[in-house]
Amino acid sequence: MLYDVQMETLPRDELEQLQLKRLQYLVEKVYYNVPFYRQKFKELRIKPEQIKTLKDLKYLPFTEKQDLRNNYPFGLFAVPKENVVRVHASSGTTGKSTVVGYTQRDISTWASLMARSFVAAGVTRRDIIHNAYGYGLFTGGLGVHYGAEALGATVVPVSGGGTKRQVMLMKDFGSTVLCCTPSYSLYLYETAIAQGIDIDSLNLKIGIFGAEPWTEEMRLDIEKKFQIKALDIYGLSEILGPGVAIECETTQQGLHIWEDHFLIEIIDPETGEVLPPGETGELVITTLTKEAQPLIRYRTRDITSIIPIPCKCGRTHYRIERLKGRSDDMLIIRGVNVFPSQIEAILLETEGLTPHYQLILKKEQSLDTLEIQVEVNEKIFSDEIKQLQKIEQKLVKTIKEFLGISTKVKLVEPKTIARSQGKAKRIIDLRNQS
Ligand code: DLL
Repeated sequence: MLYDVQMETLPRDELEQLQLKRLQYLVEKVYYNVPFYRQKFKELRIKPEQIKTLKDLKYLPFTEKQDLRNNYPFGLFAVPKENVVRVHASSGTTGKSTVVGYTQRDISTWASLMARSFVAAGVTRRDIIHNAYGYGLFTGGLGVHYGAEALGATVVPVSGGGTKRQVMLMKDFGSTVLCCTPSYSLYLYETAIAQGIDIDSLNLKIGIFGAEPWTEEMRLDIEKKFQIKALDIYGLSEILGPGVAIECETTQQGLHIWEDHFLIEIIDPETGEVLPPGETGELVITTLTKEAQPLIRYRTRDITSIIPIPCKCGRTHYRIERLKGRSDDMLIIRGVNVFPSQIEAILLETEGLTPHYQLILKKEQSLDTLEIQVEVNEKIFSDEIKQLQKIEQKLVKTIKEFLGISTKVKLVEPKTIARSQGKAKRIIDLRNQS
């Protein structure tokens, strides 16, 4: 099933023509309406009329998260403030948060892209969507909410928190779709089991999980636990919120990025050079239709690659590979680069371990060290210490073998690692404290 058959199956040449038309309009708009961009264009000696083909995109300046911070809160708006009907903001763990504005049309574009994403995931208007993404400045809750309503499905706006009650509501309402972070879904599962709720008594069919990196191994675990099909959804507040890209139910391989609204590039994060399709690098997105706060060549810091191969589902929009993680979260352990997701994959393939883990970075004699704390299941926990030590040693060896880094592994008791209601905190960086 497709939501917008014409757009989603537009032949590539027509799609690219549309992108170019939208890009040219956008470039002119930001040049005349956003002083920040006019200044950047001037520095690079580029004028809007020089953008003649999509290839000319490479002449345009990048936009970075820091640019949003420098223009905090409303400095990048391309429309008069009175046309902005909503703002969202990122949590901003360091420094100021980044703010994004939406016009009425932006809100309806977003809702229709979310509805499109739902349909790609196999959701219909007959579904009951349990929406446990947080409502508020975070885009997850409201983004999913408006999309569900645009589709005509029933949305249960539970937001995050109150986990026991959530399980009860899911059961009582017969919810068929669960939307939350993958880590929160595991918490919901655990809570359901602890409450003695039979998972089979839930009516869930589909899970739409995103907002944080997760692995194929994690997907299989969640699908098995809930007996559902789990789909990966991607988005970021600076660009829109959820609904920038999603896997289709047909293949569950790679996330279709809605290219009539987003122009994508993959660059080498070190040099900024554009990489050919298929190569892994940093995803850069240009918003083609955003009115309130369009962004040109926004450096997402997310690491992925473009899959330029047509998908079996018939959609012509390219897919991106499951996100590996953010370049900021990449660990460099004695010169070796590792993403937390690579460690997660190994943990989840190890018998007796659970998907609850944390990576603790410390500095010892000026060298970075990594300790992996991972919970074992109840069964393993009751085993002898010797048995636990064996698992630890085996893990250290496997990680060394596959990822090339030396780590310490500490198996911890079930339910000792803090559960999150939104994005899981996987990395604890103590390097500046040791
Ligand atoms: O997390 C928007 C969202 C809400 C997406 C609900 C999906 C579902 P931010 O809080 O601005 O927005 O965080 C965006 O989260 O740059 C990625 O690093 C990460 N991220 C989002 N989705 C995924 C995903 C929302 N499916 C940042 N896989 C992004 C991996 C993801 N990382």
